[in-house]
Amino acid sequence: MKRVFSGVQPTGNIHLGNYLGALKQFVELQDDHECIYCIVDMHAITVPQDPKVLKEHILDVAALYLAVGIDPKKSIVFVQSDVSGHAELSWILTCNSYTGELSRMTQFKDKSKNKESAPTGLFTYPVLMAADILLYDTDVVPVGNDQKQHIEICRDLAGRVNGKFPGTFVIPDGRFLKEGARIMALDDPTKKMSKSAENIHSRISLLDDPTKIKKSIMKATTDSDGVVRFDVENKPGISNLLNIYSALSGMSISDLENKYEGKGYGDFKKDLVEVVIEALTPIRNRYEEIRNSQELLDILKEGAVKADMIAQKTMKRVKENFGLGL
Ligand code: ATP
Ligand code: LTN
Repeated sequence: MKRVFSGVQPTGNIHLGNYLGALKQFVELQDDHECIYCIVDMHAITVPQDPKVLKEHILDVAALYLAVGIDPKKSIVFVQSDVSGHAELSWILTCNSYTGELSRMTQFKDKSKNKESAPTGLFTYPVLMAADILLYDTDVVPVGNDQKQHIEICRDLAGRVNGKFPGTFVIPDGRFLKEGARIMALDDPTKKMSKSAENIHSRISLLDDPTKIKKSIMKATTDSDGVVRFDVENKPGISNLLNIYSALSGMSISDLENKYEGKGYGDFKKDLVEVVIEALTPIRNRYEEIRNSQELLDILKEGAVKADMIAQKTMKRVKENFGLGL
């Protein structure tokens, strides 16, 4: 079975875009892959964090992982900083990376733009991400398109080390989301739905209650011609809503276009509200059940033990190949 690894940062507001773009794939991959899903808390501290809030967010994401259907009997779920191999391997890879290639990362360029000086962790973020992946001899990494450059540098680093010390790493493949499956902001369908946008009605968070869901969808930006048709270029708002409807209901876009022929946006939106509420209610209920439970802590603890076993094996091989330690 091929091994899958992916991670989500413990920041608040996990939204429908994260779910349809990432988490839903994580769940689907469990059946025929050996999956490892991580909460990457060490990536989160590349920007300042309040320790209390960070701890809560780690548990929030862990509970959401389980609530959307990641099954700890099938997959390993753990917190990055609980396995020391991530930091260790990150240093070894740092010594094999070049400042030039890291300066070309668009995420670093975006996040350090207009700042006099940027934290080094923001600069070496992709190296830590490569360590996450290579530590588990990962074959496949499901991520959004925005992570393409990071997967490429991970493959470059692994290939470079293998060139010096053959057989050190497995070279992973990225598994990217299809173009068009990107979920856009409800208030501005030319921008992606985002955790950090100020307007809460720009996104639907997985834990939104039915009243908030209804309000956000009814307010969503559409156009004035009133025809439910998929056309990203000319009708980005309604196309985005059709994408969401289709992904959550399993109906094809063309079936939906037929269903709403001759009807207005009002009817369409009212039904979409029901579809979203129906999809998110079980997730919210399961989340509430598990978020403050001992079970959640036990799952993470057991996940860390299992992950650490794999990580230690890799680190032994890596250190041996590099001539490190005794
Ligand atoms: P921010 O909006 O603050 O930049 P984010 O919402 O992109 O953050 P991440 O933690 O960077 O959140 O992403 C987690 C995963 O969700 C990634 O694989 C990312 O590609 C995916 N993702 C994020 N936003 C969307 C979206 N609007 N549509 C589809 N997938 C998304
Ligand atoms: N950079 C990723 C999160 C991330 C990740 C990883 C994803 C950190 N380490 C390893 C896949 C594999 C993001 O921002 N979505």
